Amino acid sequence: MSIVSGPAAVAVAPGVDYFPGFLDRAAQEALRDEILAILIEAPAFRPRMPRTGKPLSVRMSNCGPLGWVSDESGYRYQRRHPETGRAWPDMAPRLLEIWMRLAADAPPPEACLINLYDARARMGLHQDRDEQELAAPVVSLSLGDTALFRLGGPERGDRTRSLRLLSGDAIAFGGPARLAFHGIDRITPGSSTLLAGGGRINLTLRRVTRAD
Ligand code: MD6
Ligand code: FE
Repeated sequence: MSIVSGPAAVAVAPGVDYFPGFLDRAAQEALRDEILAILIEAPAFRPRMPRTGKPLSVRMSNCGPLGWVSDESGYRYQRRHPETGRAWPDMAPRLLEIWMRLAADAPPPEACLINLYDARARMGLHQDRDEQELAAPVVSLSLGDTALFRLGGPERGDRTRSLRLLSGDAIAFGGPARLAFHGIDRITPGSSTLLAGGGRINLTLRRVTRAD
């Protein structure tokens, strides 16, 4: 089974590499099954906004030694699931392999954030900046329903453009785009048959700590 089935990277902006059709259907199904198994061990939780405690519309889980969480105390990485108190499941080997292909020069990833979207879920414009190691890229994979992704620049007010992320697409943010603002405006329900019951899974792989 090959991982790369589509065309090579499209540089959509400096530091943003987009790989449409990066995972073929068989690779998407295999990755989906690994993530569903992780979600049994580490059930999705609903993160809350710092200070206000307002719940996000996206549900989340993680695999790897560190997991990203958010609640009244703030955004952070931690070693344990916020509800079960257990360590996160191991990083799926398939994800390590993908990281090695897309972020070959970076130290190994320590966290894979699993974002789960239902038809109404969205993700506001944000930067990924809770990592100490900003030299490593963030690698993102999409499974299931199509998402309308908004990509901006390093300042919140910068102009944005929209990109449709389909099941099997990969995108990597590095270098000058590592701190670019981005978000998910909406999901297109019924656009993929990968997930029973519909919805979308987004996986973001990150290096968190500085390698020595
Ligand atoms: C999503 N993605 O696709 C949200 N972050 O559901 C992200 O927040 C993201 O796609 C950093 C780099 C790439 C991403
Ligand atoms: Fe992000």
